[in-house]
Amino acid sequence: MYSVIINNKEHHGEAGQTILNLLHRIGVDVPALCYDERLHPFSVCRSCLVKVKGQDQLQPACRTLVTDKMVVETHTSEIEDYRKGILQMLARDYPFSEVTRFPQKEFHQWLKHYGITEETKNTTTPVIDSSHPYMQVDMGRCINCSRCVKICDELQGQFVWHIINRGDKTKIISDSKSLFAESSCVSCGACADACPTGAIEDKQAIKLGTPDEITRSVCAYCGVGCEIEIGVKEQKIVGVHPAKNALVNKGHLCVKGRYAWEYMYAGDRITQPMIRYAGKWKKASWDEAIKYCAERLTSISKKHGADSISIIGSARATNEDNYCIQKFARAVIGTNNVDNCARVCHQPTAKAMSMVLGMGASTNSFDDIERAKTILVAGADTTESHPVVGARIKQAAIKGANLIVIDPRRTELAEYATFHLQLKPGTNIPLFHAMAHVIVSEKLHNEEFIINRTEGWDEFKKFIAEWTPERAAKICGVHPRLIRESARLFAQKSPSMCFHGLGLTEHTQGTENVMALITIALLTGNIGKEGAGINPLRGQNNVQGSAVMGCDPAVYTGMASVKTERKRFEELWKTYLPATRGLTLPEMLDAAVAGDLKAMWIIGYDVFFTMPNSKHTKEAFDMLDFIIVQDMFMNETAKKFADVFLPCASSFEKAGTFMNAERRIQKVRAAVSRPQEVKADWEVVCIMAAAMKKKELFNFSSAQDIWNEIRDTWSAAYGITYERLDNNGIQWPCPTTDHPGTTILHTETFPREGGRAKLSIIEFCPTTEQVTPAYPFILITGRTLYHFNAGNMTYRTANKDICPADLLHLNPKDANIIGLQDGDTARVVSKYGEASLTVCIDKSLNKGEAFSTFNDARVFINKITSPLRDKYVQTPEYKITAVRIEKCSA
Ligand SMILES: Nc1nc2c(c(=O)[nH]1)N[C@H]1C(S)=C(S)[C@@H](COP(=O)(O)OP(=O)(O)OC[C@H]3O[C@@H](n4cnc5c(=O)[nH]c(N)nc54)[C@H](O)[C@@H]3O)O[C@H]1N2
Ligand SMILES: Nc1nc2c(c(=O)[nH]1)N[C@H]1C(S)=C(S)[C@@H](COP(=O)(O)OP(=O)(O)OC[C@H]3O[C@@H](n4cnc5c(=O)[nH]c(N)nc54)[C@H](O)[C@@H]3O)O[C@H]1N2
Ligand code: SF4
Ligand code: SF4
Ligand SMILES: [Mo]
Repeated sequence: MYSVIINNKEHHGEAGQTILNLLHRIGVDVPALCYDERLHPFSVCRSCLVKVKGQDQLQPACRTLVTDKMVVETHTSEIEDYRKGILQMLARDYPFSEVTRFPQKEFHQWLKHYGITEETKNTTTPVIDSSHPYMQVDMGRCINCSRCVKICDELQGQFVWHIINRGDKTKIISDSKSLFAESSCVSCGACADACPTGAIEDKQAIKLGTPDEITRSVCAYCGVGCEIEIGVKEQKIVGVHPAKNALVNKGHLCVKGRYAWEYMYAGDRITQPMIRYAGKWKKASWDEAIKYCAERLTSISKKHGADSISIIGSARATNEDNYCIQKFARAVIGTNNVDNCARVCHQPTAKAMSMVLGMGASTNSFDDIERAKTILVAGADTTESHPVVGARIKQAAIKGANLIVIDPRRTELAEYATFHLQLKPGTNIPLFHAMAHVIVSEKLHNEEFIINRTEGWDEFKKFIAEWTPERAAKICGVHPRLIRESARLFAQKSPSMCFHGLGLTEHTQGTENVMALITIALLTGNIGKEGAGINPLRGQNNVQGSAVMGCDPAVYTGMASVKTERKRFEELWKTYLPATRGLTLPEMLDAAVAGDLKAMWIIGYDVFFTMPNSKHTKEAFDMLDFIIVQDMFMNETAKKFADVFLPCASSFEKAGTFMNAERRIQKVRAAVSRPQEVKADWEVVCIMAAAMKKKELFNFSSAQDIWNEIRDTWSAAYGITYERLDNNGIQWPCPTTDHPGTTILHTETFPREGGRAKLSIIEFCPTTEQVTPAYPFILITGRTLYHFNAGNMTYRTANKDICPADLLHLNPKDANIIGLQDGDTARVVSKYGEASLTVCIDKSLNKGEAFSTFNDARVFINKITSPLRDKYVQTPEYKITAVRIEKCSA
């Protein structure tokens, strides 16, 4: 601790702290117009100058570190005059009408503070660029502070804004040198968030005004779990900004968290229950709808048995919602037929990690990104799918971390990679085996870790000796030299951290792909320490939570096995629980086709639209007697098949918790009240339970009540109370109320019998979905930044103006052979169906491979995707479908 005298008073500062940091902490305000806490100080505006005793010149507070016994003056008349002069200079030509219009802007407040109000004659005429759907640019208001340039470079890594010219002619322009919308901007809004004048401003703020109230919460899109600040005015959201001190996102957001919340106010949001009688939807009261559902479910159960009913939890809803959903399935209906969309996503990860490491959850934290020397990203398009993590990885690579990207496509991260292993889709296992072979044969493995912490080493050594890079290269198409160099880099430049996505899991070998990846981490001792680990980039905001809460046919809350822990749960819930094995979602569809499943209650999941081979899904739904859909919107499943629609509250309108990809439980807070007839998912479940005469099991009056019951059933979360969940959340395991939470798992042992992890022996068994002369292309499906999954939310925002449709990405050579050009319409035909898409020529794809997103209901790509599934957990092989591509004549 240093003793620092500021304006004649003693304060305590720390080593490494700047004077400005200290001033902020003690509440002394000075203008700092180029400073932003998220950036390295660069001190161009000179507005934060202070007097440091012993120095002749005034010093920039943002860049000067405190030292012991330092004496600082911040507001002498000399400094104040100087500052006023700087502000006057910046305000020369400034359009003062904007100061009155937007008084809260930081620059405007300082002008007011220093009494600078006079409008000069030469006020610049506004040069407004409204081309971007979310941001307006008016460089007439720019004071050249450079915050936008710096934040785009240092936080997002997009390098959109540039400073040109010098002196009076200095200007900020985007890399399009023309309209902003034509630049390489990814719409994260960091520049608009940082701009002190409003020269770059959110259109939402211009249109809706400034908030009177701010509520901290969590983004409801992806599994990164960024913390947000929701601005509310007169009970309506007017803007969302990043929480500056959030551990996960560090003051950053992507376009979805920042701007894509307007679905909340979509004109076609359903705000009242509805029942479909003889093909026609009719509005109903809650009493009517619930009574109807309860009667139908009861009579189906009586007639066909409890196992003829299934319930699907929502990876978009809170932990509390999902806890109630699975408890309802088991304790009210009496079935283990409950699942969630982790099934089609990272269930292979959960399975592989629990088989091999003993626990199906991410081992490390996002904060390890900056600690890793090598980062391996396999089958994950992070800058599209987990953009805030993607930006952190990109920054790490820019700062010198080694990066290995394993993906059949040249993703954005591949551009920053030391090595890009552009394998053929579906050949992960040979590639990982060959890397393991190199590590073992070149003795780069961590013998001590292997001996002390793993089992199966002798067998593994024998097995892996056969997997030379030359053998693997023939299958995966990656040059043996690249395989060798990547393996050496991963083993030698550690700690090495693995991230993976659906490029591993959504394959017939999904679970085995993840096991093979884990093996490489185990061989090199890269588990259980900082900057390392196996880190699945979980999909939706609460997909990890939905599964951990027990929306899974084989596990109860806290990943407790139905097989072994039934008795404990019967005692906890004070009711009989079913012992029969539950069905997974793909099995439910099969059972429906077979006539064994009769009813489904689907909460927050557009099953029909997002399951593969939709002909099969349709057959299944056609066979069901009764379907309830609970959502904000009439999604594709509801439109075509539902008998009852129950409207739900959005995450902005309810309280609860989400669990992000790094096991962090974070608090979701209601920022606005919900439409009158709309309920939180858990409330609907509770009233349904009451209607089915099980009220006593669902006596909850708040999300917190539910959370407390969850704590009682799941010891690893017992220490996480709502009171402790202030900002930044807590990562489980957290067994006691004074436990800080766990950032890194498996530091000492693995939670398996014997405490060791397993080196797995995996034979490679290729998918049977292969190209043939009739279907000569492999279609990969996956993500794009602007749309989210079923598209029900993002297509109801201005994201659709930036990205209006699903596209078919094709290598230029392939397009040329077929005679297709950018913008043409192509017909894509598989053995299962056909779809039409607009063509986008894309060099990031290898020849013979095509790519499309799956968010656009008009395209409905799942009409053509393959029905094949992972052997262990039945995750669909969305990443490989053999197709034929034809030009559509107009
Ligand atoms: N913007 C946006 N963000 C999202 C979502 C969204 O829809 N939009 N969805 C969320 C959800 S639910 C999820 S699960 C995550 C998914 O996030 P990601 O896992 O990043 O998703 P994908 O883009 O489907 O697939 C990732 C990559 O796998 C590659 N790939 C395909 N086959 C193979 C293979 O055999 N081997 C390897 N190594 N790679 C392969 C693809 O080329 C693709 O680049 O994103 C979440 N975030
Ligand atoms: N071809 C192809 N298909 C795929 C994939 C692929 O890569 N390729 N990926 C698959 C993957 S990984 C996934 S996860 C699935 C995702 O498929 P879905 O789970 O269907 O997609 P989402 O859009 O995430 O969300 C579903 C619904 O939840 C609603 N919702 C949002 N918040 C709430 C809430 O709080 N409560 C309730 N009740 N509803 C809410 C939304 O309006 C939306 O309709 O798609 C899968 N389908
Ligand atoms: S546009 Fe805003 S943030 Fe960028 S230099 Fe100008 S005033 Fe600063
Ligand atoms: S990275 Fe994910 S959690 Fe963060 S703002 Fe974007 S969608 Fe939301
Ligand atoms: Mo997902």
